Amino acid sequence: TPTTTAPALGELLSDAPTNWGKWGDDDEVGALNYLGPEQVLAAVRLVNQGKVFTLQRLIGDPKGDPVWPGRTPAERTQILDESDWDEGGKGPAYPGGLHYADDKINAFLQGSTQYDALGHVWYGGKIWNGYDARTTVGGMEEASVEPIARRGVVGRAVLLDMARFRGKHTLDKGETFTHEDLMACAESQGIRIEKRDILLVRTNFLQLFFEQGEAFYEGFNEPGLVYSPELVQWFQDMEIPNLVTDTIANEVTIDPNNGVALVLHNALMRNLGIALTEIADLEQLAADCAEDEQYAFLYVAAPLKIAKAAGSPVNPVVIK
Ligand code: UVW
Repeated sequence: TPTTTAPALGELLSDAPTNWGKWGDDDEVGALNYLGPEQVLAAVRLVNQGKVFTLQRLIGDPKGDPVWPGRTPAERTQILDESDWDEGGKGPAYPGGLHYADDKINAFLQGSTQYDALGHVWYGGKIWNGYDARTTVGGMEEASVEPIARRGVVGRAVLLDMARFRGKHTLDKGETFTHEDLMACAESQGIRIEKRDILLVRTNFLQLFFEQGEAFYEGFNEPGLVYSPELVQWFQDMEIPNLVTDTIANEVTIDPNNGVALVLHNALMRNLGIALTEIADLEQLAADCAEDEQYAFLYVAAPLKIAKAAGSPVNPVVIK
């Protein structure tokens, strides 16, 4: 809910750093440029056990599908199945007796596990790299998800298990943490966050959605990272290419210090070009990391190539 006392994003972030122009006036993938062949090869060298984890939540999960308020979960519709070849059915008659199942989905591209396009959010009439926000009208002419999908995302990732670090089953509504907490969490796990690491941050907050159903959305305020100039500078200095979390929107929804919604979407994604990946399922991976204590690994993700899209579903893969 907008508050009248909250400052405008432009005012709050007036001195915040940007990477606009750093990778050229036509750049659409931002901080993913930090992931070059050197980072890919270093990440591949972390593979030593042959374990594979997929991080996408199930589309059509009978237990429910958490989405940002106002969006609706994906709906899958059966178009053809065996019943279509019953007497008088609509199944096409191919020579040889071919039958097949067809289906389709109607889905928010910002639902399920997804990559945001860098131009997905903005303020002040400008999206990532300074493109005019009018280029979003009717479909994203600039900074859509398509260039991210074309290049793919491969690098070293670290799991930062904030729920475990804080000794909690899930973090609480509106609970915040900082980059210093991320570093302390890493240290407690016996690792260091390195430059150009992809950060996977676990809160287990969506467990409350599965426990509470629709009541989960009352007073919606997810836990997560909270804005400070120091935090933004840390992400900039560490050249973080991609922030992946298990919440719907990757940061505390309403910043308790200023009442502004989704400040980091703007400070990190719009301004620094850091890719955001949301609603990841980190549970199996986190359980495994707690057991084998390997918290750094190869991460591979490719959102779908959808022209002009503001986001895309993705099934990221982690390999240890
Ligand atoms: C919004 O931008 C509102 O949400 P998300 O980034 O989670 O899609």
